[in-house]
Amino acid sequence: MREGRVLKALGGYFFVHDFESKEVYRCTIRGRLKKEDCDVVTGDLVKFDLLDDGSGVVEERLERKNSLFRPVIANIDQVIITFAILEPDLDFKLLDRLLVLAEVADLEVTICINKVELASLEVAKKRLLPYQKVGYRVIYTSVKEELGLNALKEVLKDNVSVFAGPSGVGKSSLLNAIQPGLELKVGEVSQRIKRGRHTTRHVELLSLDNQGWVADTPGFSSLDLSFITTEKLQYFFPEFINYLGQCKFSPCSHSHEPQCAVKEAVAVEEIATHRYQNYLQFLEEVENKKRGW
Ligand SMILES: Nc1nc2c(ncn2[C@@H]2O[C@H](COP(=O)(O)OP(=O)(O)OP(=O)(O)O)[C@@H](O)[C@H]2O)c(=O)[nH]1
Ligand SMILES: [Mg+2]
Ligand SMILES: [Zn+2]
Repeated sequence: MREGRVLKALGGYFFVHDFESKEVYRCTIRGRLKKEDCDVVTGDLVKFDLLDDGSGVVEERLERKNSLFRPVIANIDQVIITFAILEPDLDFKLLDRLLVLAEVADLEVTICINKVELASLEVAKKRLLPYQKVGYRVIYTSVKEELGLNALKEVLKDNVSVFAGPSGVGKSSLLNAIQPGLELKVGEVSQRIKRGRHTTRHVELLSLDNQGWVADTPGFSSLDLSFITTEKLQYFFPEFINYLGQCKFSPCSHSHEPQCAVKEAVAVEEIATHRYQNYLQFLEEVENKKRGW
């Protein structure tokens, strides 16, 4: 049997990239799989057979490494969390929220800051310094001035990547710039609100020349953190890890408790204040949900 990767699921068909022939076949799915409630989504690795008419039938879905619920996609290596330095303004709370979601899903993360020419590289680097200190990889790009595109290509090489980030930051533009021929639809940022409406809708894996695969999606459109427990949230802020277990109280929520090692680290600027503030806000969200508010 052949093996391949589902690039797109559309109208009951699955478009499968054959690992050997490198061709894409339009496949249906064996009724048995449907009965077993075995769903097949973009990114799934499957076994399939070819019929005489050149179409295929998916016979088996291989085990998933991971999967995201929104967008629905499986077997991702990494997420490129993309923001613009301006237009729309860089929303650090949303950035931190996406970072938490990526940590929960145990995905490799690259932060991509686009439209740097609207500020300057120095300004952009300064604003992202706290994230670099935490250990996140940050790349700076401008589609307009063709900056940082090779760095982005390098990150995408040989990986299955998902783009996440608000509308209008230039995710589709970046992909068009690094992979001529894609011709993804690019939206106009509304002048009035300086924010786009998501131009990209369905989930499709696109092939890159350097063996990479990438999904151009809004990414993590469900931004709800309330499924996380209060005890777990702290682990999704990597800069907290060194201080955990050093607080006077155990457990410590690092909010109201005295002699809290995390708060002390914030006081001496070992942990960025805005990151801590966002932690507190997410904590409140998680706690409110638990109380059923
Ligand atoms: N100044 C500037 N504008 C850019 C840059 N990159 C993209 N844009 C513009 O930003 C707007 C939005 O770009 P898109 O690529 O559609 O953004 P997106 O992130 O894919 O948006 P959605 O698909 O809606 O999620 C377009 O008008 C682009 O031309 C850049 O580096 N500098
Ligand atoms: Mg887009
Ligand atoms: Zn504490």
